[in-house]
Amino acid sequence: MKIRDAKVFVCCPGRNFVTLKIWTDQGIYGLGDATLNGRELAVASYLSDHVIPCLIGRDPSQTEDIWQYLYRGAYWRRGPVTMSAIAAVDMALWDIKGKALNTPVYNLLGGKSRTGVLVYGHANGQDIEQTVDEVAKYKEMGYLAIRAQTGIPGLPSTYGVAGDKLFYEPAEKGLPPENSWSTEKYLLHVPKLFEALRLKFGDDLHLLHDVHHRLIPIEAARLGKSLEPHHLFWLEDAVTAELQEGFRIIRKHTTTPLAVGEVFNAVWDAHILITEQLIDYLRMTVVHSGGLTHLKKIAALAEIYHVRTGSHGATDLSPVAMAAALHFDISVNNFGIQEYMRHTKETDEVFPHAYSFANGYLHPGDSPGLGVDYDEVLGAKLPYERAYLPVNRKLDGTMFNW
Ligand code: EZ4
Ligand code: CO
Repeated sequence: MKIRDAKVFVCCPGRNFVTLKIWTDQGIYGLGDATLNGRELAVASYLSDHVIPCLIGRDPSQTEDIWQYLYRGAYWRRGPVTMSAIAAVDMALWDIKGKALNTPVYNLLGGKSRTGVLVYGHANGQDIEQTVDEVAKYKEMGYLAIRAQTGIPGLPSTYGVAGDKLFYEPAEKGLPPENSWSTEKYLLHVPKLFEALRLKFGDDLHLLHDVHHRLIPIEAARLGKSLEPHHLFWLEDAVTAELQEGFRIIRKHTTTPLAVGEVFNAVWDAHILITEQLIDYLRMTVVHSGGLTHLKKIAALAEIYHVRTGSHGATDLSPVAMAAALHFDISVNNFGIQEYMRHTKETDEVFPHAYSFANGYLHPGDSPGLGVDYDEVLGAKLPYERAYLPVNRKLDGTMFNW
């Protein structure tokens, strides 16, 4: 079998998605997600201008060799653009492999290690009362794990609180919107949210929270300590993690489980966090971290150090990435949880898929390959629209982390 052709599709069914399609000379094709929120066209160009010409004529079953060719062969390594492009190729090749062997991709990764993939949904409100109501709605939909975010009194806007509750989408059309931030106000308010949630929903529900990189280690330590009575499933992205050693400080002070890594791209972004057991869940995803070929190695390393997976699964990961994530999640022993923000009906129409949600779990389905398709005709009617994630400033105007 040989790669005959490959093409990048950019579409915008309400938000932008970049999709790679690879065709073989045997009539089989595979799909890969290459979406990098707010920087979509850079990955599209990386693929079209620099990667696709090198793929034509290669044997698509050589997923390991092609991965190494694109990673080592580029000379310039790592980073979100490079690793998303490599991921898209890798996903498409695993999709082809599954279709050629007439089996779902999870069977090529070791088979099913569990009956379903535990997911968490996003509940967010302008205030604690509204967030409690939103959590109740997710509970009614069958979710067993829910991430809770709330507006902070005195801040006009904050991360995770949006207009559309079911289809929260952080990127906005036009130039980057600006949020504001106060660590002091935030640290005083968040424990009150989780106190209210435990009071209302008891101890069984898994509760999660995303700090979105807005604290420094000693502040994260204080937050982790103050949330201990409410036994979170995890505290996510408590600090930025370019400095992996920073997590030593948080770890020293709190037993609240820590998750990080949705912006990581390679094992070298997480090796200290893993080998020093500084985190409990790694949020790296198949699309931004070099595809299944790289992620399964990272999971194997993490397994040795008691670190479980907790893949990023926001709306900016297309259904192609979500499908690939589910095949990965169901197969590795040290799976933890999968984030699941629902795509809109418009997006699902462009990407018909075999995976489905029931009783708090996602199931990858039994279609050969990844079990997801791309409607080229519909996609062509929905051209790219410039959109950005917000930026974040402290109350005095200082540029801060989003
Ligand atoms: O900010 O997907 O846990 N989920 C998140 C997301 C991310 C966006 C970035 O593109 O933090 O909302
Ligand atoms: Co997050």
